[in-house]
Amino acid sequence: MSGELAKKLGALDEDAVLAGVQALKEQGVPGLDIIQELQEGMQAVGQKYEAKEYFLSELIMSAEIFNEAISALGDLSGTEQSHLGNFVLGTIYGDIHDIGKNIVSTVLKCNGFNVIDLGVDVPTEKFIEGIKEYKPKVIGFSCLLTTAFDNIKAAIEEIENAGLRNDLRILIGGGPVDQSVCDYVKADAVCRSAQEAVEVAQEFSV
Ligand code: B12
Repeated sequence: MSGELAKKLGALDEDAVLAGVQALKEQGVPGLDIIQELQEGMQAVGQKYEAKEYFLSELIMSAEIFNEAISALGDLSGTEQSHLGNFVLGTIYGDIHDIGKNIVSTVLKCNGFNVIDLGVDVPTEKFIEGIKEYKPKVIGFSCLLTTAFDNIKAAIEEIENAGLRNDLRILIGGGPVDQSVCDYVKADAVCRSAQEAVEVAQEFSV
């Protein structure tokens, strides 16, 4: 894709973003590719925020435009089905970002997982309760704040101490999360997109 949509979102041009999504849909571009480009637009917003060109109000605005664009996309990939088992998902405590987590939840559901979404700012105890109750093969932590990496590390340690880690695979994702964070918090894999989350979760669920 041309990157035009990402630029429009980076510029917070709501009408142009919605028109762009509509045009790409009409051209038959897959929903997940459109999301990928919108995600790049959000990174541009983040860079402008870091450069003090944008402030909190612009972050909020970007989230609203993003959510509207996702609604305009409609159904992401056909009928929901559930045969790959349970997937417990949440944004780690200390962090309230949920746009990426919600997309991952939707796309996992559309690809055969029964997603138990614990929400945002989720304490370790809630993850532990979820693991005990739903016995998932895979769980996922979403995290957008570097200050919350240690919270994931601590949560994974507690899950291990509770004797729940043996047959459990742990995925992490969210803007700044990369392989070095994955190694640091001792997760099993990092996913940079919802599509990657589906591929890795399917691999870990067989
Ligand atoms: C929108 C936004 C907000 C919105 C969030 C709205 C919402 N409901 O989520 C609002 C305005 C509330 C917000 C608040 C804050 N934000 Co903010 N925010 C952003 C922004 C611009 C976009 C994030 C986003 O939605 N991206 C789009 C989604 C689709 O991408 P994604 O999350 O990466 O998700 C994809 C993948 O990563 C993956 N994925 C995501 N989660 C998971 C989980 C699993 C298990 C898997 C497998 C995969 C996966 O799949 C997703 C879909 O493809 C980012 C900039 C950036 N570069 O990310 C800053 C950013 C994350 N925010 C930042 C900051 C600082 C804050 C605040 C602290 C600001 C403040 N002063 O109050 C607060 C945080 C409060 C808190 N305690 O959490 C910083 C963090 C910097 C850092 N070093 O940690 C960033 C990076 C901006 C910046 N460059 O400075 N923010």
